[in-house]
Amino acid sequence: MSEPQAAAGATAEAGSAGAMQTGEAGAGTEGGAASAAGATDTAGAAGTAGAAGAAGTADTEGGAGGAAPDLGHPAITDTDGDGFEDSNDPDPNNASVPGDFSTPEKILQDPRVKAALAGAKAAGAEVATHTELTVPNVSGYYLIADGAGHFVASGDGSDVGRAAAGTEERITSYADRTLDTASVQFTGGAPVNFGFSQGTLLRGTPSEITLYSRNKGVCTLNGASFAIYTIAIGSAVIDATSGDWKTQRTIGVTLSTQGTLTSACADSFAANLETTGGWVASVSPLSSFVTAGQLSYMCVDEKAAYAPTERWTRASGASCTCALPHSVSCSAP
Ligand SMILES: [Ca+2]
Repeated sequence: MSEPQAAAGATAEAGSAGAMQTGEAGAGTEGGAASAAGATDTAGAAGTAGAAGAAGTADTEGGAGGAAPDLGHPAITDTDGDGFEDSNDPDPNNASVPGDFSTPEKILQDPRVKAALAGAKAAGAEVATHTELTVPNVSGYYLIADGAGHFVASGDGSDVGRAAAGTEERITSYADRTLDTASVQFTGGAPVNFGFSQGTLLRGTPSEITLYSRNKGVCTLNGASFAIYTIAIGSAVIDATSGDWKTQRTIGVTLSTQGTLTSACADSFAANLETTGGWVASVSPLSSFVTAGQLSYMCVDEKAAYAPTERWTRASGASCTCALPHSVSCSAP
């Protein structure tokens, strides 16, 4: 790739698989493939719940509502139990497609994942593959500056050294060590795509975490319909004082594809992610823990931030949505 623009994808908090469509809405990703940034209304509690088992005490507020008891992640439908939620699964009733990715341990056994991790390590960007359960609460808003991250290795050697787009992200983490994300990626002063992920597995220690996500990315450029199903593994060091994430390292690996690949779609995904077994590794020195009000490309409303297409209800009862590219639109209660 030679575009001067930074590439969107693969840099975000751990989820990103590395799609880099700089497209209009619709060229982006479903189920959180392209980005992984996230942040729900977590007024206060962020980043550093600290102690062993801290996830159990996570103080995660949901949106504009109050602090409901955190009983774990809302139900996810995964009929075949392979870890890919049904709407993000290339074959929702077949546990052998794309394979068993139901736990971090299973994910780490996959030879394609192993190859990507080895490639990142060889490039000096070893991803920490924690499986410990003493994770901090990482709910909150995060910001990676445009161009702060870059790609360090890939399955076909392409895109190495290329700058990565910035990310604004909302993370909602749950007591069962899972998290959801909503994010917007931006470069050159404009948003380029948005994405969501659900049920990402959070592992690690209070000071260093690993996120394991299972995603679907869809390219619809020029009328195409081409999907990639990916695993992303990302690690970060948590600054206990600020809640910032440092030394982020992420790999994205494609396990399966669907549809007819067009040249535009091939170009839109980083490196060779458009092919089964394709992978990309990226690093980002800093993901700052911020307040919703510090974000520019997500829709900010009543101290919370949202990605395009999300809906919420104001304290007044007004029904709101985040319209493209990032404007809040509400109707009276
Ligand atoms: Ca499934």
